[in-house]
Amino acid sequence: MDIAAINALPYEAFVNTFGNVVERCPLISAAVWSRRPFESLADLEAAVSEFIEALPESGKEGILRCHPDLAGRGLQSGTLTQESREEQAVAGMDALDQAEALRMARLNEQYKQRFGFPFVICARMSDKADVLRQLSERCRNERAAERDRGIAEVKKICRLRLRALVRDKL
Ligand code: 2AL
Repeated sequence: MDIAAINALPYEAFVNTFGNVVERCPLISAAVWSRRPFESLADLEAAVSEFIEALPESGKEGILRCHPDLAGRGLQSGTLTQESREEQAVAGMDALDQAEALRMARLNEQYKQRFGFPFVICARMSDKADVLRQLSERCRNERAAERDRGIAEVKKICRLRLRALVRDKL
């Protein structure tokens, strides 16, 4: 899909195509559609980024809260979005041994208790050792730093999802 084809999409098709570039936040693509025409894919990505940055802290935390836990209930029950399932598989989240799964569940819970939003990391850029190490380290951060870090990871996830969509669909 080239940028002219993206710019020609009516909003229904645009949201159908790009609605999950930020996990379970179709509002973002619905809003960003108004920013057409985009000069490039990078320009569309920048529009998503700017929309997120303009949100109050509660909005940013809301975006984090739309993300499923890594190796969490959604993965076990098969209710993840396709994108999330594939990303979690790349990081080996569907292949944890019992001890790793237990550690992951405990740390995810500890993180959520401390910050009130889930641990978010770009799974495609990690493996399970890295996820566990970062989860454990990031539990010790300050809340504001973790909010910013989580949002930075959301943007990485978004960039990879956008690129995959444009590669596959156009
Ligand atoms: C996720 C997810 O669903 N995909 C990804 O890369 N990271 N979730 C998370 N809590 O980090």
